[in-house]
Amino acid sequence: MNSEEQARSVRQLILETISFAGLGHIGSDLSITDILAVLYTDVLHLDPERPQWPDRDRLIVSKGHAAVALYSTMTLNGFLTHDELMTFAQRDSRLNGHPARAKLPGIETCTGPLGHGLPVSVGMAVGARIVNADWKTYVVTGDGELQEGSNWEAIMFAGHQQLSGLTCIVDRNRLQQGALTEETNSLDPLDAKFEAFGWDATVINGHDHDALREAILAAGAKPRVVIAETTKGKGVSFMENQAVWHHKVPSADQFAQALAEVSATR
Ligand SMILES: Cc1ncc(C[n+]2csc(CCOP(=O)(O)OP(=O)(O)O)c2C)c(N)n1
Ligand SMILES: [Mg+2]
Repeated sequence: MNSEEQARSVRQLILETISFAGLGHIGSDLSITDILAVLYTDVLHLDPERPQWPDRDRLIVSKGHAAVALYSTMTLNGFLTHDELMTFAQRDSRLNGHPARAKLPGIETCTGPLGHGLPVSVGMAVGARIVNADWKTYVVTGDGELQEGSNWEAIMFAGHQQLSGLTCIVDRNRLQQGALTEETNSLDPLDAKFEAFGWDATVINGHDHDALREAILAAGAKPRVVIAETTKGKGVSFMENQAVWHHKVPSADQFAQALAEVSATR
């Protein structure tokens, strides 16, 4: 399954899982679907049979509220069954509303409280360097999430350390929970901010798989940020760029329309 096919299937699974569970951050999930599909298909060295294989690449989805996008992608890559995916957010499920490392092998660290995944990823990249490991560290953050100050201490340290094994992908959809990032606490010019902290920065269309692949796989001497310009709710016309779809469950009619749209997207 190539990344485009995977993204289409993940969008279908997101709709199915959230409708079945009756909760979930649907707009946030659809925003990072293409990023995760490219990571799992073309970038990450992982083995679902050995999710804790020491030489695996590390991925942290720091915007942990998009757990259903991550679980759906993991399902298509052999880490979970479809039956287990449907247990999302149920009592005793391994699939918490936000990813839990102790429950589900393949989750590198607990996320949900925003602002921690990037700092943890910096620690992992430092660790890889100390033990001379070849594996790489990847982290996906929200853009609103970057308003958390903890990120900027970590970004400063990664730049100082010239952590070339670290890549951060920012889901730049310009929306946070209920409002635009630029009206709440503006981030622009985001690439220049990272560059000033010693990073390589590139801005791309976060739904263009070729652009994502090329930007994420580019090598350099510095830590790298890929600012992926995305659309919250991508693929479902009535959810796109609508803050209200941050966390909302489609009605039966909306589900049918959304499923038809994501199935025809690519
Ligand atoms: C520390 C912290 N504060 C608040 C929240 C509640 N919260 C969950 S998602 C979200 C918005 C995050 O915006 P962004 O990072 O842009 O992600 P997107 O909504 O675009 O997926 C907020 C405030 C949280 N999870 N953690
Ligand atoms: Mg956002």
